[in-house]
Amino acid sequence: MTIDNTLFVGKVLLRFPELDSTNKYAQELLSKSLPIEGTVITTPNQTYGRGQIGSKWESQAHKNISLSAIFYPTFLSPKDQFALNIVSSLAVSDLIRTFSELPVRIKWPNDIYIKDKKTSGILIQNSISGSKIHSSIIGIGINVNQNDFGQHLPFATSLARESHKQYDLDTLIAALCQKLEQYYLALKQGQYDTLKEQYLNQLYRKDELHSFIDANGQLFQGIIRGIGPFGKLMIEHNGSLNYFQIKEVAFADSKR
Ligand code: BT5
Repeated sequence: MTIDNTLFVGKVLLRFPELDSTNKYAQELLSKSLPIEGTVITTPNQTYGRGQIGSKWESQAHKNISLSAIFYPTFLSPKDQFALNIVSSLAVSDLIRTFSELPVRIKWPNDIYIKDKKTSGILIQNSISGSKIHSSIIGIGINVNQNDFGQHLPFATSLARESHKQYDLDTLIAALCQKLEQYYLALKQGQYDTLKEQYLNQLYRKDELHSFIDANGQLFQGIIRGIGPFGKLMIEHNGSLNYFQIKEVAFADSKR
């Protein structure tokens, strides 16, 4: 199978019956060759999926999407790399909206939520050389037809669980490639401001008062107002704006 309705994403589609991690495979490929831009690696059975900073991404075999796409965003300066988080989050949220009526939100930095649960996680691994991003691996996991998650994942959900429907994985993979391409090309063509606005319009719990915990375990009340430089999360607290990097802040009600 190759993806038909795209210019470059998924034209080379490497599918494996089983793989430890599609991101790891993409990294290995990049270390020994120059795969063409848009090369996609996917498997219906990812056995050792990776999350951010050492965490794991779990996926039941033949139920979900695990996919990594390789890009060369040399037009982006490393300080603007959060734009790739925006591109990939928009691609996944748009995909879910296209195939369902589910209420999708983007939880900063790039989790995709349905109501208060996570249905997709994204792991972006950029390789920076000098003042340029040499390559980017965009790894996307989407819980599609999996109905049961372990008790250790109380905040996980899937499209099937929320909509009581089953989805054809190949159809979704083809559409995901097309959405990724669409948003990536929009970024490349200079539409960052519009993309950021779309991202902010879908940001989970934006402009609502919530309790947070900071990296020191300190509890505080604040309101997410947007995204600052380097993609930091901007939270208003006692009338001033504070900026947080990934893992420096979590919602107090769920520690996520
Ligand atoms: C992520 O990390 O959410 C990024 C996940 C990226 C997975 C894709 S699959 C294709 C590609 N190849 C890879 O090897 N990875 C990428 P993070 O924000 O750190 O969230 C990880 C946390 O989410 C875990 O510690 C669990 O608490 C939770 N989690 C694990 N599996 C989950 C699932 N299937 N659904 C919802 N939450 C899950």
